[in-house]
Amino acid sequence: FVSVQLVSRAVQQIWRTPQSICATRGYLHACRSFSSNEVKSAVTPAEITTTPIPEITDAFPHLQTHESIHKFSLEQPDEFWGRLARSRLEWQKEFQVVRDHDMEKSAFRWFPDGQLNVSVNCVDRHARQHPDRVALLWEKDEPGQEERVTYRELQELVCRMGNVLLECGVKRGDRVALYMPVMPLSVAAMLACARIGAIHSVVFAGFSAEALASRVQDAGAETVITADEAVRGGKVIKLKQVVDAAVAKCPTVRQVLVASRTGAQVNMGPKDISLEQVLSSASTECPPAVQNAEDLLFLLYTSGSTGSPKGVAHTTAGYLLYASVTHKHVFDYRDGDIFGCVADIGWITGHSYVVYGPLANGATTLLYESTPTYPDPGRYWETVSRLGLTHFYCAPTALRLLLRYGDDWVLRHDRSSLRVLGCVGEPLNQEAWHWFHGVVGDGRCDLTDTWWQTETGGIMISPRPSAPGAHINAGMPMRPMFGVLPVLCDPSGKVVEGKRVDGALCLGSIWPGISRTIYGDHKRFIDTYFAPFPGHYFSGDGAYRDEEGFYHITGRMDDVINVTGHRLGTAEVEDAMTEHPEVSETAVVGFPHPVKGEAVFAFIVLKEELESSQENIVADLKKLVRSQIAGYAVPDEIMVCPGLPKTRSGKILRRILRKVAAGQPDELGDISTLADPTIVQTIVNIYNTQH
Ligand code: 6R9
Repeated sequence: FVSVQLVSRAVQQIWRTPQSICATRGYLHACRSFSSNEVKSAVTPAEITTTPIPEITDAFPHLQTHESIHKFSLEQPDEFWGRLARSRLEWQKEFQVVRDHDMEKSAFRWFPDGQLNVSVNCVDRHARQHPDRVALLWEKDEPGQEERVTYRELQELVCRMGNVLLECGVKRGDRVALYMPVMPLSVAAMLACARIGAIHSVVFAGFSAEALASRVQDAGAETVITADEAVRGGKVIKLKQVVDAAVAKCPTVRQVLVASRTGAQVNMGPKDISLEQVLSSASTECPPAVQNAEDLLFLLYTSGSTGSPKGVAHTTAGYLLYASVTHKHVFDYRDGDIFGCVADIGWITGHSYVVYGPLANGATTLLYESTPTYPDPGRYWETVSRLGLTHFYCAPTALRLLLRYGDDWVLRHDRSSLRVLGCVGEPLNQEAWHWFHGVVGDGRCDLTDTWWQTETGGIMISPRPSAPGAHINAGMPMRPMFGVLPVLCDPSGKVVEGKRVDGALCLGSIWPGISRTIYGDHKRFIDTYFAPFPGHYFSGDGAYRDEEGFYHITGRMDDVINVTGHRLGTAEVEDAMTEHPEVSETAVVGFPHPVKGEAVFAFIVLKEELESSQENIVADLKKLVRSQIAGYAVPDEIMVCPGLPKTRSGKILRRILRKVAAGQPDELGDISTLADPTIVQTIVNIYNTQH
């Protein structure tokens, strides 16, 4: 369905060999492990339990191990997912059809004739069963001020919020943008959208007004929900001011609902509505909208290698089922557990493992408003101890930061409640893995390194669930989840079979949680994920399959970098910087950073006649990136150079710039295709004088 030419061009564009990725990410275990025969550390926890899957094992008693259930899920997907969908979800109308996929059009439908409401599945049915169980455990920025919201209270809040949205004229299928702190009202707002059939688009509250405006416009949102201010790590972020600046650029926005987080006085204009005021008079009953399984649940904008951030679209039943199944079986979630995922709700991890997965399973889920180091580097573990968390799911960058402060910050807090640790967002290097497992988990907790993406909706590869007695290898996600078939492809598009092989990490099966489209641009969806390796979903990552058949992630193969676990397109940073009137050209690459994972390195070429000094321009550029995108996108290094290494056809050779930024000028490789090979030496000389 795509021409051979298009495929080979796409493959060329995305292909960087795992070796070259490894060179730029040399400190990662995954890379080291397949360049040497180093013995990996295999840990066998005291007891590895396989959470029973009664839906499957009752009917098929011979299926007991993860491997056998996994095989069954791929061979009989209708049977497998049909059973789980019936037992795990409450349907308004039962489905007859499990899957309806058109690979030619990259159109995937799960349970297409079924109907269910996500808010009923996440709230009402648990409020019926155990109304007083805590649903949301809100760990506020200041330690010791936690608040609890029970399932009964959450149901009331969701209904009030749903009625407020209805009164504001929000209809089924309308997009509602959320720019909010991590607080119960934000979760209620997400679920209220689901209740009335509206589509939420949560924008991380650290994004700039520009970034918010472009997301609101792309989604055509008419309603924005925000708060007066957010507080994080003792610092106040003036959310409402950012929203005001964004809304000024968004003619579609009719109304802004403003929640109170700090109670600060904020400017209220004609479009602004005080949320607390309207909530207090709203009814606590709001009949759930009848939702088709394939109606959109939410959009979440994420960075790609080219163009502006894309609105990754997820639908109702398949997404919820996948979030629920993975939350249960990857984390071995059991009734009564207190599940702690410290991600912000503005990221997919917050959607799937703070909100939808845990609530679908009737869990008590943590809402963590603070940072890893506020008020001190023991905050995470003090929270674990005070709240009795059984699970702790976080990002490798936070662990790398915390381990530098020493073990004492961990050891002084009681962590005996913990049973399962997890990590997501970037490769978990050996040092951080051992620290997390040995120091935080006392060597007795399971540690699950989970690989997945905004587009996959839920966890795809992770060590658990494992066969009884199976081991966990340090620093790799290892085993595909149910329904997931990892496939490695070589640059020509051929599938690479066997063990001890690497390639582009693709998925050869379609699972219920897969994103259905990029909002408003299905062609981009096909071109990005399905055109590069026809018949497969391409993740953008590279992977290695080791001698045991387990998967290691080697890193991105495209122009996406991963800064503190946040995906960032180099093109986005370049676009922001080229807005500066004195900049003529820019090229942005990632380079290894001991804490952030990767940091941003910008090479810039200035115009001939300058009015400002170089220092001022560099300072302006940092401000520009902060205001156009977000703080985390600001380059650690900005290097002014007289030109960029380009091919004769004018393509910037980023491969060379990556080596320079990584401090490896001796490994530049072939530079003969450059229009002007001397520019490379000039750039290396400038780098050397500055380092
Ligand atoms: C959930 C999430 C996705 C990208 C992904 C990959 C990187 C995520 C990882 C990992 C190595 C892991 N990534 N988990 N790399 N090991 N366990 O992070 O989604 O923000 O869309 O990022 O993050 O590069 O492609 P998202």
